[in-house]
Amino acid sequence: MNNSLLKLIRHDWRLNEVIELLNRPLFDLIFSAQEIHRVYFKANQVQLSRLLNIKTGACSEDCSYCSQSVHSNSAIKPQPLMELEAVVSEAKEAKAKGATRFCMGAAWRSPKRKDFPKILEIIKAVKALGLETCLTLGMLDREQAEQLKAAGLDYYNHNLDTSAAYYEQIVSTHTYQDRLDTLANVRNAHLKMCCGGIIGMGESMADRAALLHTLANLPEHPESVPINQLIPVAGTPLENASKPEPFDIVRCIGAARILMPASDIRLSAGRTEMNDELQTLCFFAGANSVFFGEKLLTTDNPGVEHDIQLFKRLGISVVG
Ligand code: SAM
Ligand code: DTB
Ligand code: SF4
Repeated sequence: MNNSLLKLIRHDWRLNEVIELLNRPLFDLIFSAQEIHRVYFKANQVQLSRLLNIKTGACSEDCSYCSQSVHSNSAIKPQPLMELEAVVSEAKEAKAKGATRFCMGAAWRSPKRKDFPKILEIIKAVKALGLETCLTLGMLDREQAEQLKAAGLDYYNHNLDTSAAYYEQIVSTHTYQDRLDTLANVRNAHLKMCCGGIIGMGESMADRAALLHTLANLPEHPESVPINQLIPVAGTPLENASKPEPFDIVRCIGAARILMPASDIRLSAGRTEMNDELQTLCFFAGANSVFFGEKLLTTDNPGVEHDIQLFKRLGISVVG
């Protein structure tokens, strides 16, 4: 990116500016977001990431939205860390279908010492396939982040999920500061950062503004910002959460595009609950990445054929 564009990237957003963006007439917000999008990215392109849950359930944490928490009554059957060969075979298939990044998730508070060497082997093997690698394993210390970087990891996903104030109502087993500390360790190791949040947990517009404000004022913007719509999973404390106003997700995406102009904004979980027209508005507001493939971690995602047809109908091409 040329220097003058870099200079336009701000890290000093004021909260009232973020609130103003979220409250703009929708067309004004989308118009500005689309203008900015075209300065930093080629128009009409989408990047595809594939998710794989490499360790399922029995997580010690009590995140109210999560099917994999030991505190939830969801129907998830715990599974230990997958074998290297099985992960590689899934990664090969993801590449064959057009994904450029392979994102592996583990239901951990933080990675266990005994599992870490296997994680490093998995990263090396997936990277050797010519895929970008992304991991989400919970909290990392400095040394773990450095070891992952040395093994060839490209991205680390660790979401802030909501505002600092509302986070306490969603999780009690770790703090917002714990999340920020891991993000600092990720940056210290020169890993790329994937960090975003969830819409639809009963948070207010002010909480969404505060989350976007925190993300946009990090010392460096996350290279990737996933915006998830809550998938209300049966047996979790948020199973009966009401669905957010559909245009609110468009607003959050548009605001994220304006605040973090050079970052990929990923329309993440919740697409099965959105029709094609709503997803289209999200792309129009600046989303340029999705999770691709029938499954997210434990829940469903739109079918691959359906997504391919949607991109075709919109004249969107796939990056990579
Ligand atoms: N244990 C790790 C952690 O908490 O960072 C990694 C896995 S965790 C499942 C990754 C992210 O998935 C969460 O931070 C949250 O943003 C998203 N997520 C989990 N369950 C979700 C749900 N039911 N609906 C929407 N997003 C969800
Ligand atoms: C992110 O922001 N969303 C992904 C990924 N990062 C790890 C996870 C979505 C999970 C949706 C619920 C599930 O499948 O369990
Ligand atoms: Fe789920 Fe991650 Fe929270 Fe564990 S730490 S309950 S896997 S979101």
